[in-house]
Amino acid sequence: MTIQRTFIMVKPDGVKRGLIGEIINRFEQKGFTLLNAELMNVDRQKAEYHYMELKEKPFFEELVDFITSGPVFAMVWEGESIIEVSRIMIGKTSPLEAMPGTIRGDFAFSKAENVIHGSDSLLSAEREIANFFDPLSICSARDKDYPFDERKS
Ligand code: IDP
Repeated sequence: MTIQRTFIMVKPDGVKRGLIGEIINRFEQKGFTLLNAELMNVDRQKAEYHYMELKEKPFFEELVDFITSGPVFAMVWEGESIIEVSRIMIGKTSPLEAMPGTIRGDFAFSKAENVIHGSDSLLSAEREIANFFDPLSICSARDKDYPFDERKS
């Protein structure tokens, strides 16, 4: 058992297109546990820190412009091997490569504006969660009464 936490974000295009509910549904149906969520505007400093590994890429400024262009829906999810599994659920970056059945395969049609972000490693997940959420605001899936079913550990 490798219970992990990850940072998932519905990007501004996904929020504008009304995909928040669809995305929450997919993660809940997979058996993952939502630990925190907030609709928020992202300032440039937060966006640049979030994408720090891409700082040298030619599309970095365009990416920061996009992420700060409207509200995002930021979430913390927990579950078994969730970092790897959520990346599979999300699908490849490019819409030409994202398979049908994945979130990007079903909804994205642009490489830049591709609906959703998910952390790609444990280290990134920790950094990204801390960038968006106060640690004290994150629920614990091991709290006595949450979640309210057999997934409770
Ligand atoms: P990922 O989101 O699938 O992990 P990354 O390579 O980490 O992909 O890129 C982060 C984000 O940067 C992508 O989701 C996409 O929004 C944007 N991006 C990636 N490649 C390009 C590109 O070639 N042009 C414009 N935006 C891009």
